Amino acid sequence: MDMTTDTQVEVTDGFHLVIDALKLNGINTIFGLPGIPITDFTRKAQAEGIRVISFRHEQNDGNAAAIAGFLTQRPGICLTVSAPGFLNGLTALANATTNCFPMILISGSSEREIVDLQQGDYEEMDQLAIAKPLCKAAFRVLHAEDIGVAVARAIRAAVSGRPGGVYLDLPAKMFAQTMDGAAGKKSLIEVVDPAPRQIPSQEAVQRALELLKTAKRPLILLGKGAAYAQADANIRALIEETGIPYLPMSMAKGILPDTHEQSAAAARSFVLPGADVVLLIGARLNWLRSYGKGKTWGGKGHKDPGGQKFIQIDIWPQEMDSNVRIDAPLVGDIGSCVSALLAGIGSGWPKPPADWLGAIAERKDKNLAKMAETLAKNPTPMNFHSALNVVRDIIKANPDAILVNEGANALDFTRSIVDMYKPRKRLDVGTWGIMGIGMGFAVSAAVVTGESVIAIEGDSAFGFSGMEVETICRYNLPVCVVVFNNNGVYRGTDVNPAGGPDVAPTVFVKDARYDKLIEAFGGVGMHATNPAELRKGMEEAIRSRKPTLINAVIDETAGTESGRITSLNPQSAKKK
Ligand code: ADP
Ligand code: TPW
Repeated sequence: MDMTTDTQVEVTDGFHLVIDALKLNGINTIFGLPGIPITDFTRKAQAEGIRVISFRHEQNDGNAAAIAGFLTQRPGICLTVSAPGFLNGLTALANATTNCFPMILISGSSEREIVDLQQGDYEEMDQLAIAKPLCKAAFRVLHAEDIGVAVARAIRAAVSGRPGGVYLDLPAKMFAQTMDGAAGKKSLIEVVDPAPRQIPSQEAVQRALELLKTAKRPLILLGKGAAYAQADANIRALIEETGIPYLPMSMAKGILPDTHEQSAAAARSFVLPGADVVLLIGARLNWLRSYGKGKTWGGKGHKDPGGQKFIQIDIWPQEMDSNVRIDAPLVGDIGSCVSALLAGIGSGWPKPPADWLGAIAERKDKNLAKMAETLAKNPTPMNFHSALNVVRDIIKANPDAILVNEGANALDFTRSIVDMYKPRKRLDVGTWGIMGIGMGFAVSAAVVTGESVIAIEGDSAFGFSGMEVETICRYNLPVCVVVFNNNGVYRGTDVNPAGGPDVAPTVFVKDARYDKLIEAFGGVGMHATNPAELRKGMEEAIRSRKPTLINAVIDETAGTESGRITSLNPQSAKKK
């Protein structure tokens, strides 16, 4: 009997067990960057039918994983080497946790006994300890037979309850550990019901309905949790059957089309202080909503409440009362909570008072007319408005395209000008306002959905992940990057106050040609100096599905410092 053949067939190892555990749980894509000790893992994963998308910097594959999680409700996987690769991925892990996106950062690590004695191993670092405060959960596997449990726990931690980032530490030695193939297979776990529904209590539903019934000026606020939850039809039914006006947060745009008559987005500064009862669906009252108090909400001073009563739907009980009193907390998953509200509302729910709806419509019409006037102008050079007027038309004609967006002015103007028509089509800088998500999100969105992706990027923002245009070309992805080039961070007009040869800290090389970057990798580069050229370039990119970068020249004096959040930027009172 030939013993060697028999044992070879029977044996598995750490590499294969990790791959098998991921596949068993429906994970078919990894975003990563190879090197010691995971190079062979990337090869084996590809050989076993997992799509391995390889990047140029780990922060970008981390962002790709995070947004894959947001789009699919399955944890996106980011794979890195030890210490420096791990640290490069960590920003994305922390950002995912902050934004409630499910992802798993899997990093190779060095030898435990050497790391723990700090004896100076190759890329030595106590990665588990460093990751812990930045994610929902962190696990390390020392033995191949524990891989099944570790992957199962990582998946559950990422997607159950409030989604977030999870760290999985895989020491080099573990990958090569072998074990009996049958026992290995048995050790794997196919996770049953990884994100269990969380049904709200009847009392909580009743309390919410009773409060909503008292409202004279009700408002619904949709956040990205509502987009993540994929309860689109029920959310729309709740809004339409109650007739309540709603405001979408940035990444909640498109759950209902932005052109919906109940959208109060164009009357935001009127409805926030005006509302008496606000229903929050998957939206936190953090800085992006002025903490639910202060002048934005009609309060006298910056910490005074505006007097609204709040109903909040969230899966995380501790979110309640984090800034203001939540009068009717509705804890549970959005799908279950919204359908419970719908059931309670029944058919005869009275529409909000006509004076409230009329006042909103009046504001909206006025603001939309003002906006239309601004958009119709055609200044030379282009400004944000005339360029975004084009983007607005392109998205309207291609509502399935995914819009990735970062920058300051490039972000704020795009958010308010470009209407979205479908859920989960707008991906941006999220809760932190982080720069650098652009190309990672774009690659991921194209890979995960197969749809065309349009990335509207400030020139500074683009620089954080710009090298990934090579990745876009390498995988031949239908991504059209539009760099709004105004020669610098925010604007290109600052002058060195000391008068030396260095330019000001916010200023870049003038008249740079970002389009040349993508040409280096075989992509299509275009230079647009007016809306007609921009339109032609974008239409061609969508039609051809070829990797494209359009350098859109924007007036360097347009825009403001920090975009819409200038007030958060401390300024020295001293003149010199
Ligand atoms: P935005 O920035 O768009 O306002 P946030 O990120 O502040 O949104 O809020 C998202 C909220 O949604 C988080 O508090 C999170 O706990 C919650 N959330 C995420 N997924 C679900 C879900 N499936 N069910 C209920 N709440 C959810
Ligand atoms: C990781 C600070 C916020 S916005 C921005 C920076 C550097 C760039 C703005 O210039 P851009 O856009 O992109 O050219 P525009 O349209 O205004 O000209 N580092 C990180 N995150 C943030 N948010 C910053 C720095 C910042």
